[in-house]
Amino acid sequence: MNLKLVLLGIVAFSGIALSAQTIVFQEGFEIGNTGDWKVLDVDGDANNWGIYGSNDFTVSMGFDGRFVGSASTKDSEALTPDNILISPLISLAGKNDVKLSFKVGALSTGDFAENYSVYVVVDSEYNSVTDFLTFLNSKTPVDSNRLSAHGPFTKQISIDEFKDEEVRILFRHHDCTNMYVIGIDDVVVTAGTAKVNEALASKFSFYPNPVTELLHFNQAGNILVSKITVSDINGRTVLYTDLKQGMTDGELDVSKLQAGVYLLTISTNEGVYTKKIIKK
Ligand SMILES: [Ca+2]
Ligand SMILES: [Ca+2]
Repeated sequence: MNLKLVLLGIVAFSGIALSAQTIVFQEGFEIGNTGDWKVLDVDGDANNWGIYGSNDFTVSMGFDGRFVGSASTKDSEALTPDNILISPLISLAGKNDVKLSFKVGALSTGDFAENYSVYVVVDSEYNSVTDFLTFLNSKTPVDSNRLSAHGPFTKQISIDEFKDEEVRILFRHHDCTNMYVIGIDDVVVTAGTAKVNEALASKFSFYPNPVTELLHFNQAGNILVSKITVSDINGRTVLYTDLKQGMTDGELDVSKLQAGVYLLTISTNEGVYTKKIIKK
């Protein structure tokens, strides 16, 4: 009886401790295709990242359900991959203490020396790239590793240097040959819980809400809005606008968004706050 009470106490306590970080983005690759992730076949051999099921191989990868993988051997032929997996846009606007975690493993228990690098790239740079490989090679990966065993390994990396940015996370399988398959699963971005900026929230009005086309904003003071980010409930940035000069009032065209609940993050010269909106 006493033991049970103690255990319950520990669970309740760890629950409180965990809530200090909130999930910004998560992906378990369960939908059966790469969805809104993009893939890039840099080596040009027509082999790339793809979704594998837990029953596709006789060896278990040790992940939950499906995962995303890239091969360095196919049909007993050696491949020398340079394959890049690119996440959808993730908003780190107004976030702090940002961390990226993911699971990575090799399919083979013997030929496990798969090599990978992880990059975080800012959307504005990504969009203006002409030569992608030159761009990527000029970046320092946030993690780069040759697997030393089958795994899977859980990695957690601070990516706090990218806070306030709109970013994509890139996983690159490269610089290895004739192993088997590298797998990635459970990509999660978390951030520290930001304090609700009540003072700022009380000064702004966004209308109409629910909204169908134009979302207007204005405020009584002289606060300058520098950026507005709209994210869906899974943390995907669906719209953002960088107001270089800052604006005290204006409007946001949300007509192209699907109906649903979205989170608006408003960055101003007096801080950041978030607001829920409903698109009809
Ligand atoms: Ca999974
Ligand atoms: Ca390839």
